[in-house]
Amino acid sequence: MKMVFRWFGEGNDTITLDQVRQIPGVEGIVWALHDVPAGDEWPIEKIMEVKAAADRAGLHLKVVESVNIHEDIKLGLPSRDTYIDNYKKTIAKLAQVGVKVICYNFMPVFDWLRTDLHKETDDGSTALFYEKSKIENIDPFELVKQINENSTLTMPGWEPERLQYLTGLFEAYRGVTEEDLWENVKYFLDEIIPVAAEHDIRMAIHPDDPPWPIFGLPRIITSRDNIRRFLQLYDSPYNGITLCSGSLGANPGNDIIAMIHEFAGRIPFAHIRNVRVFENGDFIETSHRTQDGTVDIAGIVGAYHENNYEGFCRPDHGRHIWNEQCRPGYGLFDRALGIMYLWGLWDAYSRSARMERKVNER
Ligand code: DNO
Repeated sequence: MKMVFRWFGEGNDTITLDQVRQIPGVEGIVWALHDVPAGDEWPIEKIMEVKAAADRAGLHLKVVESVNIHEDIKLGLPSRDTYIDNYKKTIAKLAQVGVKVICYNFMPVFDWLRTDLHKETDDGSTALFYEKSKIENIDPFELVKQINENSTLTMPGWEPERLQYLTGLFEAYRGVTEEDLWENVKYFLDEIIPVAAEHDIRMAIHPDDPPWPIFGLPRIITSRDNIRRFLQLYDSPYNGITLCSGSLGANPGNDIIAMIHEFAGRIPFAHIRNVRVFENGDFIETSHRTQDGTVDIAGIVGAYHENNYEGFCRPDHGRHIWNEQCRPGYGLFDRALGIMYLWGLWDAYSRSARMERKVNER
């Protein structure tokens, strides 16, 4: 297991690389050019700037999250070929600085979605929260109208300056089904995976978060069966997944440990975090500790260990603790605590495996 830490870039993150390198066992950053619009080719000068910063801190930059997919690719529009060409050029440039894994997602319109970014918890910390009833049965066009009429109504991702853009996209996705999305992702893989393989970069799709359709938009990377189907669309080690325990764990029906055993060779990147799912389907992000949520983090790390996992791993969202002011979910403190928990589990599993071998040798 190779530990990495997500960093949003100089001037774009409250955390410095000097802080990152002091977290035990962290060897590299998970990065992206967050100011380059989806679909554009990444400029080499900007890539080199990140490389210089990482080099100065003695951290590698082998994992990129994300090179985002232009909506026209997800929609299967004729203009997708231009954006796919740009994607290929970006892959070639990333290979030049030693990138080995590219994380991306295929979620229409929204990336991860929550209804509250600072939900207060019993111990006074705050965390990302999803209130199911707030999202279910919402007609997105009606929501736009309500936000326009009542400026105090807000929802993360629905900021007033994005409303026009969102309305256009919802129009474009009218009638787009899950099967359409499967076809469009296959088209993308057929074009991209050979190029990734040529550059020895493993593509790792991120599951949908939450793992079910929202606002009537289709979502497909949601379950074990669907991940299996996805991996079969293009059967190559270069077509893999980012196994995110928190995203998949929002549906208690997802058996993440079984997925690790089944897909181990196709998981170049693991996101490990916990959530607590409530009976009504709401969920809140918790500390990484197993007992604090409903995802069996100890079992998950055990499953990676059993499979001799050698891929990259990062803690995922943390709570906001000790009054830290940070990007929602991406503070230093709780993620660093998460890392120490993951290492603690990993080292304990390693030691007990060694002891077991010794006993067997006797
Ligand atoms: C949330 C993340 C996601 C992820 C993208 C991958 O914090 O796990 O935003 O980076 O979905 O493309």
